[in-house]
Amino acid sequence: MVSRSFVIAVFARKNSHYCSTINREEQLITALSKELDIEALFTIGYNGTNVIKGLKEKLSKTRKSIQDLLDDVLRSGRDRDLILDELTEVLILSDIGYATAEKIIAAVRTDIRKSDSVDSIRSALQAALTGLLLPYSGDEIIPKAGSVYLFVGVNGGGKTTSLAKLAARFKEKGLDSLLVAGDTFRAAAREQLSIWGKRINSPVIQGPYEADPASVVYDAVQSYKARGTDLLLIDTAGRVHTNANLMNELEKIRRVLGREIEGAPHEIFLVLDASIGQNAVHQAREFLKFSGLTGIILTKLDGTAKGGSVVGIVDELKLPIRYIGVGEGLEDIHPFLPKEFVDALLS
Ligand SMILES: Nc1nc2c(ncn2[C@@H]2O[C@H](COP(=O)(O)OP(=O)(O)O)[C@@H](O)[C@H]2O)c(=O)[nH]1
Ligand SMILES: [Mg+2]
Repeated sequence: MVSRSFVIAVFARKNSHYCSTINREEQLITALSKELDIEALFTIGYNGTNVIKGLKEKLSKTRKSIQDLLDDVLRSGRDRDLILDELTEVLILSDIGYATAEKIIAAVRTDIRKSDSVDSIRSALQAALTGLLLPYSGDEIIPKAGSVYLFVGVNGGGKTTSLAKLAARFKEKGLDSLLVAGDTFRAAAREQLSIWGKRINSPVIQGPYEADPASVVYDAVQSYKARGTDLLLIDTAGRVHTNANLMNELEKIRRVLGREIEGAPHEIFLVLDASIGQNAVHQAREFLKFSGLTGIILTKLDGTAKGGSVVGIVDELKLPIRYIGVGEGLEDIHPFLPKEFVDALLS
């Protein structure tokens, strides 16, 4: 039985496929009427409660640190304005970032009255956070055959792991991937992708050690075309992100792809490590110089108390968070759903 109150709608159109979270049937109908060239629509019953429960566990460090601070502040019985000042600090301590924290508290301030209870302050905070995240929430990507995805970001951020997790996720949806080891500078990096490839039963293309990544990508594209694999997922090196060389290298990879396959790369994911908090925002700014990023994959939200950085990252970069990484296992990647995320942190 499909839940009437919470369904995921999967739209299959001629040229793109995407999946949306729809809370109400009216929204579903509105969304449908906008999609004139829909070929198919199917809904999947979705147990929102279980998703939030799982996320709560994965996000427990951030959750606990925000909740503890919030409880202290809200129980203090102080004047409302003082409480709001302290809430700003709570948000900053959660790595949300100063400017974003101020913006959120300004929204909370207009939403509550002097007499309002602690619970309504908490709900106003929840609403303000969700409101800020919603416009940049990335719908789950349901790739179509022929898509090429490029993964960029600094070393250690989780590019290779996220690429493997997504290849496994796409395989479950019936699409095979060819993986490309574009990080030719670290022997271990090439080795790591081969191991993942074996585990998920996906072929891996790798060039010689220290080969020009763009030439490895060129060869990989020829192999991809010859084999007719559904998707091409390309890992890249992420030495020093401030290094102009790296950006030139990525630019060259992109040119090769665009020349060889129409519209490629179809997605460029910036992979960021949430556990470094505000530093992830600084790193991301460097990568914005490499134009064409289509979304963020935010990793390591499981092991950190700095999960608040999600909010600052979205607010600063105005890029959708497509997926979040919540562990080292293949299944530890989830589409980013703002409401569930905020509920998991605050409810
Ligand atoms: N806890 C946790 N660890 C992760 C996550 N994503 C990646 N890692 C780990 O972070 C380390 C670096 O990841 P890797 O994919 O090699 O990063 P890359 O250098 O950007 O390719 C590895 O030990 C991964 O297992 C995540 O979501 N949660
Ligand atoms: Mg790597």
